[in-house]
Amino acid sequence: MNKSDFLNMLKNRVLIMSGAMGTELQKKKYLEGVTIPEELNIKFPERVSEIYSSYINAGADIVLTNTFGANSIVLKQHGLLDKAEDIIKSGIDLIREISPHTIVAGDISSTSEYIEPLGALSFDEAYETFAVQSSLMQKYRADVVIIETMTEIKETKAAILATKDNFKGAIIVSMTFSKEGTTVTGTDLKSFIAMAESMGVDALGLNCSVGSKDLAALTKVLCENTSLPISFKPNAGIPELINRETKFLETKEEFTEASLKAYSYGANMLGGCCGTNPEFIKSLSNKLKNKAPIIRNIKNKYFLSTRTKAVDINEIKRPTLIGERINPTNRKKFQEELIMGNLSTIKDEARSQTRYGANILDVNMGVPGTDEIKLLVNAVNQLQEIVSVPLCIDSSNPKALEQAVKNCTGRPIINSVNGEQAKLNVILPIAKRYGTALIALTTDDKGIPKTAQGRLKIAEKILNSADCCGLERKNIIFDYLVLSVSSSPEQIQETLKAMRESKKIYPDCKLVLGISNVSFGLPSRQTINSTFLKMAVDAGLDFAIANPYEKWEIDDPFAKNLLENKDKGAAKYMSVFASFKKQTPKTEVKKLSLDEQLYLAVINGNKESITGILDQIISIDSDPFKTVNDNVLKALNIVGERFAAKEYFLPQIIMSAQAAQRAFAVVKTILKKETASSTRKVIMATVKGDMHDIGKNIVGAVLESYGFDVIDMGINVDSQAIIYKAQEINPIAIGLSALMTTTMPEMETIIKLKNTNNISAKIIIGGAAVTEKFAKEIKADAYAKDAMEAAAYIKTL
Ligand code: THG
Repeated sequence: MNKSDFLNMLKNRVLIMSGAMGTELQKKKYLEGVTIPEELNIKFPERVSEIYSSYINAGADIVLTNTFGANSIVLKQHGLLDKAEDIIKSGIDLIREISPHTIVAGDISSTSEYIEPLGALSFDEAYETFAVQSSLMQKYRADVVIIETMTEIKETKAAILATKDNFKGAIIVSMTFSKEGTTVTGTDLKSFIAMAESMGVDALGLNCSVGSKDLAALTKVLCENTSLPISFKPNAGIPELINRETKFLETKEEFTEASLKAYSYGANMLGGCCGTNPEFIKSLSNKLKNKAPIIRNIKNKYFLSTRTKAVDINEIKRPTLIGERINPTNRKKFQEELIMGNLSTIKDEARSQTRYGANILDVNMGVPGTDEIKLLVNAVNQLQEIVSVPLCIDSSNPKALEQAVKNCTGRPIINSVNGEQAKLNVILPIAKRYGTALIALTTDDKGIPKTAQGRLKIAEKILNSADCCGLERKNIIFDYLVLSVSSSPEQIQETLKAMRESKKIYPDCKLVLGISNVSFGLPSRQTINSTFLKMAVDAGLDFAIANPYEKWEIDDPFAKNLLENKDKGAAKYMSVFASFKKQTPKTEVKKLSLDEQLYLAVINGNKESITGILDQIISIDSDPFKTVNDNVLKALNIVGERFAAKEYFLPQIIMSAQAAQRAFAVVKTILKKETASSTRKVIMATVKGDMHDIGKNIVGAVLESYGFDVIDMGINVDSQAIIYKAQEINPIAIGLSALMTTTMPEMETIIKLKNTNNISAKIIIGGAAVTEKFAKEIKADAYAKDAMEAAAYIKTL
């Protein structure tokens, strides 16, 4: 079935989707004889067919293939790398054999690894993994692809991009959120919409994680913020381990009631996730199959976003302020730092500009003699983990722009393209592919036209090319360019004239200016900047690239005269302002003590500045280890409090932990302190049968940041091996992780072995399905729900 047939069908009637695969296979004990459910497709296909049939008989119009984890990263962990093609082919064919008219949805989910800077996987590796999986979906003719159960926005972006490049049918993207509507890495529903919709997916959805009632409430937010079709696939409640058995306690009546709610909000593809079964789907189908979808009327949204937040530009005050300070031009010290790869100034500028009211941050990393691509990507990666405002990526190098935009977790602005054909040819496709907004400078190879007419002509050319490239006009932000009033006083009015005209003839396009350019070379720049901003807003300005630290309420008559070209040679202006002293922008200039610097570096996750601070501490401090210990631990406490208060999310924890780790690593190597390593060892392991290590790795990193010696035994670790290791090194604690209810019983085995072997280490357990109650049942010494809790417990030992 081609894409437009599918999308038309969705306009006319609700489609019923299949229910759970994994939990059904488990219930029927069909996972015996295979290492992962996907292996059944080639080893025991009749088992998979049985489940598929049961859902088709229950009324499913769309059946999801049993290929959830059939990506090269997961398959490789289980020694099935060479089976990807057979698994996917069979996963699709088995549905076709049962029912040629059922819509086959090729199922793609997570690699179970984080992309950098949170994890070790590169964006390109993730892309490649999904490219293989989605091209097989294309080759064996799945009708649509559903990317589902995604919990990380950057990985979701890689999956969307790869699938769009390799699969021709419709693409549904479904993420998993907590009841509060956030992911562990802090993404909210609107940020998900902003990223996925702008990248051109065909439908959005929610699945798994919470029960059906909570998922319906989240679906309402989705329905109110996008006009795309919506899928709804809840669990039958949150899984509980009762008498060592996984139970989903929600009834099919509760599930159906919540599904009807979701339908009433606008969901038009409905099915079930973990814990549901054909009875649930039948009940759903009886109520909703073939019903007409609810029509939604979503007014024009204009989202820009980062990982954690989306801003609807149409809803905030004009002009939207784009902070200009992350720009090393004319700033020698800043340039030297960047050459050394030190990003601490840009992080400080990011935080303080945001505090001063910047709605968006311009990021320009143009320093001669550096690798701009690497620097810009690094800056974007780091910045978006510490501030929630969207980015405006400023470069004249198309390669740097593309790499930076690719690594954005949200929807940024590209700054910029211009009227040169060669530039248009490379940059318009980048904006289209990554779904960004785009600043277009009205200049070309012949330079900036002197008149409004000349600049409007270039704007027209740019728009024609954008139309050809399929880039919507609302995504174009024209910059009619402002130069310094000291060198080109006659052109200020041309710029404003062009803007007014542009608003008339291209009402969909927005307007931006680099306001501070206007005052280059003159005293009291903020007087001119602010006065000019007023004029520009009157001419229709939507976005101002400007300095958030300046005063923006000045409307000065001398500046006005100058800007209106009535003050030849700026004579009058100079007579008033010549003696004006340059004010240094207030980037929190207070001199900080070394203790405070270290403390703040950890709180702010400024890993790069640690070595410099510690060099100074070590040179003057008689007990640097104590200084590090005191300040780092104090900082980590604050980080923990912010995490508990949901001000910080996992990315900030990881960044702070990395900074703290570096501090301990530096003092330890320089001072060759052995004390720390003899008494405070902790073993970490993911239990046998379980391959998930995101959680365990984060706990390990946080423990290291507290100065513990962490011995990480990896994933799928044999119980006896853990005991041998404990006997050898005598740790204070053993941390055990399991994601799945099926591998949790292994924890009890280890505790029993530990007791018979008289090992004194405390056992602390954690993982998605592990609970306090389970920990008590198996007599673990402690349970931790996250890395901060684990560290808090181990510190008490
Ligand atoms: N249009 C678009 N993008 C732009 C510009 C534009 N990006 C860059 C620039 N122009 C806007 N950004 C700045 C940033 C800094 C300054 C001016 C414009 C500035 N800096 C001080 C200087 O150069 O003297 C240095 C400040 C300091 O020393 O701290 O003035 O027009 N689309």
